Amino acid sequence: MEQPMDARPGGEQVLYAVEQGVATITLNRPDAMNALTIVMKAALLEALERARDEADVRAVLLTGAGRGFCAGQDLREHAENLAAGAGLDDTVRAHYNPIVLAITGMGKPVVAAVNGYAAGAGVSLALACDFRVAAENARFAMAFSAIALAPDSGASWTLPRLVGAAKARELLMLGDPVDAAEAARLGMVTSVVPAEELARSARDLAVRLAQGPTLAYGAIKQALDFSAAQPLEDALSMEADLQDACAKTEDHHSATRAFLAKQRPVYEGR
Ligand code: T3D
Repeated sequence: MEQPMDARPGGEQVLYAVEQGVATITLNRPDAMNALTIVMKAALLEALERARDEADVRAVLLTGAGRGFCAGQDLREHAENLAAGAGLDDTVRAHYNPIVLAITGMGKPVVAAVNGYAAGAGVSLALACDFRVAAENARFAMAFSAIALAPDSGASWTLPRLVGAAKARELLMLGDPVDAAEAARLGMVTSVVPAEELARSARDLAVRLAQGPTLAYGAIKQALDFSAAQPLEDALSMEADLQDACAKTEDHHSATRAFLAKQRPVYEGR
């Protein structure tokens, strides 16, 4: 059953539920297109850390309540902060960066079910996930430049890796929204499904991943992130370390036995 992250004021802005090994984290401010407040960002980080730490959670599904996925920073709160003379360095470092690192550093697969508009940091969050299943009506807007900001929450890192340098520059500088079909063509999303099928489709993927070799998935994520910024020699060395660790897992041993016995492997995530 979906539960508010905690009983404190604002705790209901993020919902958390675990079923079939999948922790579903729902951004829950539908009236504001799930725009991110400080309270909500703290609750989101807490939810991600909980999913990371709970042994029965083997995949994470991130989605939004209502007709939007996430409209990025709450601009009402942001305007108040600006009026109070606050800079953005602290909020980006204190709130956004830990969330992105919690997603990318999660040793378990993370799937975004993009149920509608994603804008600004909302797109960044989706791009930080391992998979993005988008509803046909989803739209992606790198909305930063429209309010005279630079990208944050990892968009300058993830977007060019997904769509290429030239397209990333175009999307970030012009900020024109991209619909789901175009996002799929560009490689920003894994798949596009009719809106009414999104929840089931994203869930099926998350459940499939939750039944997979969790530790190997974590190692794949680590290898890819490491190799993105390292020379081949270092990437080879990292691969050797990770492969050594994977070879010691129960899942590797049992899957190898299953192959030889012509049986389907069952992964326990150990
Ligand atoms: O402070 C920092 O840490 C800086 C970090 C910045 C990172 C960022 O994310 S910058 C980018 C911030 N986001 C945006 O600029 C997007 C703003 N929103 C929009 O452009 C549009 O709302 C959408 C394109 C997402 C959706 O448009 P539409 O026409 O479908 O819906 P709408 O009517 O604009 O929005 C519905 C409601 O959500 C509306 O509230 P109301 O008037 O009915 O009470 C609207 O104000 C609210 N809403 C949407 N986005 C935000 C928001 N409220 C606060 N902040 C938002 N970002």
